[in-house]
Amino acid sequence: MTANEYIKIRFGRHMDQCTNEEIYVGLLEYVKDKAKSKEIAGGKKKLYYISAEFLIGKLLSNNLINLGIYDEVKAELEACGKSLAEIEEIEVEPSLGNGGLGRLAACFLDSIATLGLNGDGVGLAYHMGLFKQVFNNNLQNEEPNPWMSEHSWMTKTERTYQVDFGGFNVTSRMYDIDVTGYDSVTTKLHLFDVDTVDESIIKDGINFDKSEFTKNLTLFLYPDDSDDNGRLLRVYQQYFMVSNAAQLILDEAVEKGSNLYDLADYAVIQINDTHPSMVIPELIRLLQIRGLTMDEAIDVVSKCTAYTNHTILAEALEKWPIHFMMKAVPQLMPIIRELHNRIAKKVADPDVAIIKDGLVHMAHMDIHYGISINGVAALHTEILKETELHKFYELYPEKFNNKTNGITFRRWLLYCNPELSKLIEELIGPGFKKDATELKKLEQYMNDDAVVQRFLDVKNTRKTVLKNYLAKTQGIEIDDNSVYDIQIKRLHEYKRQQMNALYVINKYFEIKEGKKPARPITVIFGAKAAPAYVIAKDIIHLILCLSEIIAKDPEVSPYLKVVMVENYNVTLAEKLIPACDIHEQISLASKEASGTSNMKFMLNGAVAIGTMDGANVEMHEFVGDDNIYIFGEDSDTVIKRYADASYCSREYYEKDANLKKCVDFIVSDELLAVGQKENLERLYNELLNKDWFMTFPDFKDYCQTKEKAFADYEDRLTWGRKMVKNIANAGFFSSDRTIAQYNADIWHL
Ligand code: CRA
Repeated sequence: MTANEYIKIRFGRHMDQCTNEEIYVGLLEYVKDKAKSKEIAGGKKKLYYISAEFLIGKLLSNNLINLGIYDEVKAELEACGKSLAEIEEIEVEPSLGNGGLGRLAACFLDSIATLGLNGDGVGLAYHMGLFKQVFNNNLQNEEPNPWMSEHSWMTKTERTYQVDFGGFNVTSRMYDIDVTGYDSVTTKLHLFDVDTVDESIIKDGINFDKSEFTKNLTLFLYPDDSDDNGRLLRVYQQYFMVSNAAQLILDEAVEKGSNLYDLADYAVIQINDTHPSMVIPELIRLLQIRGLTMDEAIDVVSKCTAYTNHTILAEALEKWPIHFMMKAVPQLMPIIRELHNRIAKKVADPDVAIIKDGLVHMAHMDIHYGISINGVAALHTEILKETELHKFYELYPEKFNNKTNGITFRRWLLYCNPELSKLIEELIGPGFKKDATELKKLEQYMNDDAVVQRFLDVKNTRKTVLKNYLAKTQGIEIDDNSVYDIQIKRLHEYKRQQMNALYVINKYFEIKEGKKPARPITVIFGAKAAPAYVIAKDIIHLILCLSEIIAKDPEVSPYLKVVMVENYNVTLAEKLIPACDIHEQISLASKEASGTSNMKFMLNGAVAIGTMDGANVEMHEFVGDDNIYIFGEDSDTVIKRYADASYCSREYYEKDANLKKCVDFIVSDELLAVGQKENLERLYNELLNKDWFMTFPDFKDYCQTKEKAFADYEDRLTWGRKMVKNIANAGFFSSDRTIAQYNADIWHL
């Protein structure tokens, strides 16, 4: 049945008689039906990928592509005078994730289904997701981001569970979202929710009563944790997630014939970061209720779980106070104590203890009682082994392994850049769609100027698409003849948007002094700051203020434009990435575990300016010095600097007159005229007295390297060759490769 026939039956009218909303609903149901017909037959062993975040993005086009009916449906719509782009606008993007970790989980689900693996995602159905970012007076404000509606990709299931907390319990319900594989099977993302959640308790912005846990449990992803009730709410959310997951896992195993002693033959659980760590004691608890002894339960669970570490930042390695656990999940504490005691008996070193100084160290529990621990890029895994988790590595060298992150090429090439995929297909055939390493064949065209020119033409097309999109959706005007220099990622000091902002100031001065760039530069930022992360919000404020004064300055504005897109999300990324010339991957070496936007940009023919950090290191290995702009201190130097506490930002400031001038500009009259004194002074002082993520030592090298990149950009064909080299070598960064490795080394499905 065609989409048109389906819609005719559903609404009693032909597509061209339907509203866009009706067509959207019709297509949604049509796709769901098609997806259902491809549901995986299953198998004995199943992977449960538990994650607090799944940043899935809009699903309509993605599903049409994966089901192989994109062109057909697009043509049907066009025949009725409709466009798929218009219909897509009706879909609301669910913001069930925060950044790389959540988008990674979504890419992984796509690859699991595409590879036909028996694996589902398990997470929470946050009603408001992450907040919606709105700018007012050059400041970030937060608003709720509702996305659920009567017609959504979520399907209500009959599965409900009781989840017990200290003093009360709730009844959950499971909702499913189909995960379509590319020309393959359909698997599931299971999202749990509770009926008692009450959206009306949200007041001005995203504030709500944090103490009413039955009403607020699944309202927001990462509710503000700057006070005790907020932190406690996160414990409730995490337990709610894993208790549901554990009950589901045991039920499904039993349904398939498990006697529970052989659970590891039926289930393998990937713990995505520390948020789902409580699944270990919860499974042990449930197995005891089902008749196993503590010894037996621990033994069974120890064969089932694997942990992925995504960061070495201490703030993200969760440690929950015992008194929180006693309040929220008292039933788990005796088990966690038992797990702790067993380790303490074998290893006296308090650094590897599960309980220490009144805190439960979630990652430690994952490592002691899991089968695997992996980092997300080669450098990151080395740092875990040599530094952060060295003592664990000495205990369990065999558990450590690397799984360099990846991205799904369906969304990040086929869907978001049809012009580029068409060109690639014309040159090397369609094989790259199933086997990303075939992109390597593009290297044969690197010296064919006519072909290289076509890559440049595609880039220009996409730059105009972005220009039009930003004008239409955000009222932002940009020049598509300028160089697009883009930094999009969560706002965090370690990612060093502040260094890019200092570069903008540097450029502003240069232009004022008469040194005009060969071509106008458009510096584009996209980033949300966590609501309670004060300095991150100050950095956004600085960027928005810079944007305003530069736009108003007739001397500078013809040559430089600063844009901060509002409410950066997956949908915007899909427009920004194909259009980008130069992408910023400028984290302080050692701090960005992997990065994944770097891979998306590479695949779309942008050239990176980056530090030797995360997956940049592997990208550099593939493309060589000439095709990526590497600068800055390396991770060894940085790690040493932290170890000997020798860094003093003020010394750099005093020594380097140009740096001083740029930093001082943050609190200049020009900026104070459009910005808030409190915010700008706070940021200025932070940089001068702390600069914890060491922007000053890298600043000069950064500016010089950027100058080199802008100069090289003017030799268009040479630049085009760099683009082709990057695209040709992006194959390794397909999440199909990553998932095949997880399966071969850890899951064994
Ligand atoms: N912020 C890392 O910082 C990495 C992703 C996915 C992060 C990124 O470098 O690409 O995970 N870490 O592995 C994280 O969320 C809690 O830690 C990220 O998204």
